[in-house]
Amino acid sequence: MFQAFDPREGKRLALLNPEGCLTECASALPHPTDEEVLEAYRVMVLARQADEWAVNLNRQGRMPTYVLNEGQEANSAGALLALRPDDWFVPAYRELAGMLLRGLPLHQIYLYWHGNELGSHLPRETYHMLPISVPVGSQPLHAVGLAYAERFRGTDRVVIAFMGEGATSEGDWHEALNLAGVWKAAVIFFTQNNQWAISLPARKQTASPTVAEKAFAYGFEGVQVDGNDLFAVYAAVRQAADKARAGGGPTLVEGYTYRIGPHTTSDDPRRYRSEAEVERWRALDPLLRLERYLQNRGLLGAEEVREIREKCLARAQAEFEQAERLKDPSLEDTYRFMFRELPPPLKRQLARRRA
Ligand SMILES: Cc1ncc(C[n+]2csc(CCOP(=O)(O)OP(=O)(O)O)c2C)c(N)n1
Repeated sequence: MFQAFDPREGKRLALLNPEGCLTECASALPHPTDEEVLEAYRVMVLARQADEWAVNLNRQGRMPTYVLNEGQEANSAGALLALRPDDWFVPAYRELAGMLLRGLPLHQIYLYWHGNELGSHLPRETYHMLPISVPVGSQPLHAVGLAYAERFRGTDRVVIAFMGEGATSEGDWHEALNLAGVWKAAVIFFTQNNQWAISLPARKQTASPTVAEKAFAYGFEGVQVDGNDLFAVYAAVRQAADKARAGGGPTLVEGYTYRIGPHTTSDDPRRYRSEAEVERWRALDPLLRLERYLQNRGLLGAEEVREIREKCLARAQAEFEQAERLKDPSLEDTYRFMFRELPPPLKRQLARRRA
């Protein structure tokens, strides 16, 4: 499949159009079941409502800086749907839909953004997921290490690592791709190219026409997909995972998408991009597109759409209250999670702060 969508020939995999209709070639590619699509839809609605509620809380002073996902939900939802629950999920910070699909409770994710370290406490055998990574581009290397460790243990688990297109300018990203190519590591590098790294447009990030084609220089395949299309993301990630499990090594998947909202609640995108551009992308909303598909297929009614939205908003509100009820982290918590044994300078610092 990847040969048919070579990004160096300007090709992009797209299966679901903005009117919610699948192209003919969709049936020849791996695709989710109706139940799975409905599950992904519900999770994407929850992610959207959770975002809206978090912004509301931020404006009330109850939530510190929060990262939004609006417009990008199909990337992580489609990808996680295509993987096994025991495949490793290495997120950046804009993969809320994928985290919810993995079964992570929303209150735990809210806890993270609320500044509580316990938000990063993810029992390994339950979630097979690393914590959210805000340091840009650091996590792809961890993903390659994880894949190497799983091979050493003799499992057929694959690893998916997410990052933005801005992260592809970091040295660590190139080291990770190089190492994965040499080791034929079972890693899927998923770049959500949302066109902007805060105020820096993608065209100033790289002179390469696509991110996907960079994979070929490291000796493996890359594919660009319509990241607002759950079916295209699913097909690409599923094929990449099957290939990796069979020993075929890594794949770079570029989800071509757009960040509809601000970078975070602390950003004002009106200062660097036009409203017309945002409106163009709003018309390509991945959630609306999926809703139209489900309605065209008779799998979802207008009344149900309203009900799902209301339930998701109520759930976001309840989950935040659950997170807010937890006590603030203690002074000790600040030092507890990084080292098994604190290095002497940190020990001294903790003693000083206790005093
Ligand atoms: C190593 C590092 N440098 C700088 C930052 C500040 N920073 C936070 S997000 C961001 C832009 C990242 O853009 P991109 O990778 O495209 O992801 P997006 O936020 O668009 O999803 C920057 C520079 C950081 N968090 N980590």
